[in-house]
Amino acid sequence: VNISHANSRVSAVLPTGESVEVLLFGATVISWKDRAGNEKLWLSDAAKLDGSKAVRGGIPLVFPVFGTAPDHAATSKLPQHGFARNSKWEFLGKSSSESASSTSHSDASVKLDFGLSSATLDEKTKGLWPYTFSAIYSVTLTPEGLSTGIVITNDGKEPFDCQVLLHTYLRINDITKVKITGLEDSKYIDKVVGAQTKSQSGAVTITGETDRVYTPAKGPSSPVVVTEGGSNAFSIMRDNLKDVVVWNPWAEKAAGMGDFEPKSGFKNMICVEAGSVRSWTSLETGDAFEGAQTLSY
Ligand code: TA6
Repeated sequence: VNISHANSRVSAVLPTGESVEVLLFGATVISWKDRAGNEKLWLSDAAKLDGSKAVRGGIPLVFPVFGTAPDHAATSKLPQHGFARNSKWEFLGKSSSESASSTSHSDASVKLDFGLSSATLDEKTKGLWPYTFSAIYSVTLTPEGLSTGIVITNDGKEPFDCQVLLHTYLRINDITKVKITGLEDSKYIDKVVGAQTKSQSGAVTITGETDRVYTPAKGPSSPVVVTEGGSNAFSIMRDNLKDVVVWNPWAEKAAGMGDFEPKSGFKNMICVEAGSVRSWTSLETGDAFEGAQTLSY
């Protein structure tokens, strides 16, 4: 594990060659590579990595609100997708587990922990969302894949409502060859046609701007699989994250995002986002919410 870039990033490499890099800004995973060095996440060439705005790509963290919620008083003043992805997180440390068989004391896996709390939140944001909370975000790299999980605790006397989502940008080669399975028969909100509720039949294919919030019929631990050209590209396992957002901006929306480069990049990415966003999670004093995803290939 090393801390680099003037304390702004934490990266780890396994002896088998897999690697992960996390920006302390937003605790945003900005790179995840397999042992051959192939990048598995999509990161815009114009992504801001200096803390001036949320990272366009990787795995931005969405908390305490998904999108904007103008009719939810407590979060209506927050920026789109909340403040977690725009805040400076602290690196809390790493823990590594050696495989039972390893004699070279090599790390079979490494877990990096990051923290954000009302104690470290900037004053402006605290003014907009004055609840006492703490968040621990864990990024675990193994030869089989990458897990990211968040624990939100209400440390205050006031209950609060929140939504949580892992805004994962998966890298693929050709969006026209992608099919997403595991969402069959799920109800979904189609945000491209005015938030109409529909029901998914068969695999999901991406042929234009796509922005859908699925609640998989098979529950919060059913796998979602991204295939490309008929073979598995990614499997996304969820733990306690009951919803899955599928987003691709396509050409026109990509053209309209200043930090989305190259403009043709929509052909090389698909966002499959595990979250709990269709309703509000209410945390009483001392309550905690825990949600996690495991990405494998
Ligand atoms: O991922 C779904 C979504 O809510 C889309 O509606 C789109 O807005 C996307 O997030 C990106 O949002 P951002 O605030 O990062 O530009």
